[in-house]
Amino acid sequence: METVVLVIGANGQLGSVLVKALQDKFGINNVIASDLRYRDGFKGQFEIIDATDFERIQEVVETHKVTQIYHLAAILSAKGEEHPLQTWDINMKTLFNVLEVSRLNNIEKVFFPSSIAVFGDGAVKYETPNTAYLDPATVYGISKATGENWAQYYFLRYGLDVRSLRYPGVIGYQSLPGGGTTDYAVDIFHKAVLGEPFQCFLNEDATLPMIMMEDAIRATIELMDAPKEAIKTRTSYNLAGTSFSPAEIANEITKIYPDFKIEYAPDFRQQIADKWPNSIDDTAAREEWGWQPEFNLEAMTKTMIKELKAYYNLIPA
Ligand code: AKB
Repeated sequence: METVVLVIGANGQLGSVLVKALQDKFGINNVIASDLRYRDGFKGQFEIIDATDFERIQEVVETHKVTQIYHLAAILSAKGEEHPLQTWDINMKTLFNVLEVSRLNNIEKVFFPSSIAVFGDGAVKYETPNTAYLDPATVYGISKATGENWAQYYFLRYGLDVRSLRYPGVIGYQSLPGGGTTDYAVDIFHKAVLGEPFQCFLNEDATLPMIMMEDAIRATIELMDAPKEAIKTRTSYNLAGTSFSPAEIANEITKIYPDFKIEYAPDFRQQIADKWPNSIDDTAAREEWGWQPEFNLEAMTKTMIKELKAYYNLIPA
């Protein structure tokens, strides 16, 4: 059977880049990108889907004979705190719809992204293990921790092959994040390249786990490609790239832009960051399906600046 992939939330920070990678892998006609709105300039197959609408997902799955679903739509940590109950409703309803459509249509594989937001004060902050106690402090984190258990339930009860990663903050030049606590670490590069000062909404020492977009995409595809028997963790895998604080990233940027200026004006997002790990132990991902990150902070900084300079069409520094 030919693989046909449906990506829900295809206009998002990760989705927009993942769709291209999946098009390269499966062919442009075998990837159905979907989101609430059409994306101008998008190349490939696109369907408007509101993932709270079960019938609409079912219709697209039937029409395109979909065999895999990547469900990336969610309201993230910072944005989610504005309307907690609405965030819960959207994050859970969309997941239940995807799981049910997948079960009813014998979907071969489902990808459900989780997050470091599942951790709270009950987990050690340094090298947080995969099996740490989960007591998330944001509604986004609660929805992801709950979603992980539902993913496992569908695997155990119905044999649905749901696979999941706990993403750290994703850093990429290709797209912009929105509504997250780790978003500062993308914005800072845009300001640096444009020669503007940066006001950071986290404290200088707020160390958080992060991953370069290239690593995040590769991890997703490697996880989905792994043989079914290799996937022993059916809640979600810890995924580490690198970890750094705003002060450390600013320091790395000043090696390229010595005049770069940062000031700190922590807001409510600092309280979210305080509950999250400083670093992640991803031994299970490494041992079970061979995960290896490639980007450290230095490589990330060099790549971000080089690519954003090209994007803004600036001459080399
Ligand atoms: C957020 O900051 O909410 C996300 C995440 C870590 O899941 N980037």
